[in-house]
Amino acid sequence: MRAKFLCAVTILSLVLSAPAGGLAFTFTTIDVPGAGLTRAFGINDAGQIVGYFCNASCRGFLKDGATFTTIDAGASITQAYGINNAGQIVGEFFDGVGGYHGFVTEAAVLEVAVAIDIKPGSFPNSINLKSKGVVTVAVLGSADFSVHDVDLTTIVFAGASPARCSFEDVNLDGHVDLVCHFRTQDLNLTTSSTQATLTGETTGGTPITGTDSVRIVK
Ligand SMILES: [Ca+2]
Ligand SMILES: [Ca+2]
Repeated sequence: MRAKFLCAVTILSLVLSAPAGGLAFTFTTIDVPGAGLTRAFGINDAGQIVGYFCNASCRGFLKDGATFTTIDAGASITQAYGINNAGQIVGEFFDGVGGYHGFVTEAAVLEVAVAIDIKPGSFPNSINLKSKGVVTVAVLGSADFSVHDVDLTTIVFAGASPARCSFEDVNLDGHVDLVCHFRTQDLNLTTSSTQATLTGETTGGTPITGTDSVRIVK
């Protein structure tokens, strides 16, 4: 009896270890930073992944490259289960009273807020609109936002495309930043402007936006 059992176990383990049609899998672990639990449920052709993570409560997440964005239906629990190629996400949320409801997002609502620093390391961010020079703007990387995910061709700051960009840790926090230079003459700022916004997209198509103050030299 014991021998038969061992024999069966041996055969089973041989079957399990046999390559399935020559396929080999490489596993990449997905953990939302700081979360006690992370579950992934859906992926689209752009490689964007959705699921949910939990600490005291559960929230959905979208993983786009190395960047995680929280999906929160405004309820006590939000869980995402699928994403299509237009970026629409389906899932469910708990209404806090006693019921679960399904949800679907519109494709365009996802936007990642990024921190930017106009004239890195200096403040106020004085800009002389008569200058023939450039204004430097840094998109700051962080633990949950990799600037390497930014599609450089999509970057626009105050209506201007960058003259050039490079990667450098300008604030010395250990996270690489994206540093772009814009010709002052290309900026659509006026003497009454008090802030300026940089927009762009990740390589996965998720919009990013960041705003910082400016002081126009009069
Ligand atoms: Ca600054
Ligand atoms: Ca940095």
